[in-house]
Amino acid sequence: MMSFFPLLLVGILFPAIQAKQFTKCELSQVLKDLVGYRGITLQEWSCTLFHMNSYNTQAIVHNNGSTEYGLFQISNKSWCKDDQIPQSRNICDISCDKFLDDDLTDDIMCVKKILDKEGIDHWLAHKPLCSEELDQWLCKKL
Ligand SMILES: *[C@@H]1O[C@H](CO)[C@@H](O)[C@H](O)[C@H]1NC(C)=O
Ligand SMILES: *[C@@H]1O[C@H](CO)[C@@H](O)[C@H](O)[C@H]1NC(C)=O
Ligand SMILES: [Ca+2]
Repeated sequence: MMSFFPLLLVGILFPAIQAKQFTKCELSQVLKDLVGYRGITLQEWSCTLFHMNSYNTQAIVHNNGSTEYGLFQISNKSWCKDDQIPQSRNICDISCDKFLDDDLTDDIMCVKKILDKEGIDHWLAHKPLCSEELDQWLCKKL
């Protein structure tokens, strides 16, 4: 996880099956068990996740020798295990492809572990792009 700018341009692959792409308004519902954890607000998540893959649950990004999966771009390097070389530390004790479906329960459990260990700075877009002026990231629809 070094530079996220090139990833935005070239790194996002869309698998053949249709990706579930959440809207800003759907996020408040799907992230409700995560919002507030370690003080991170809905706006901050909304902004950070948008800059990574536009809320696409099936994003697979190859980044400097590791692969990052799903809405939260969870990496096979430390957090989950994929089929390639199963020697990841696999801290979340889960198969990486579980982060590509629409059920975010397991994703959020792993994200909480990442927050415990590394904080929100683990997601590189957060600090430069999502630290202020966040009102636009809330769903305006009633
Ligand atoms: C890529 O990973 C290697 C080995 O972990 C590291 O030394 C290097 O700094 C990383 N480069 C980038 C651009 O992230
Ligand atoms: C993660 O994925 C990359 C790219 O597919 C692979 O080369 C690497 O071996 C995998 N890392 C682990 C720890 O499984
Ligand atoms: Ca999942």
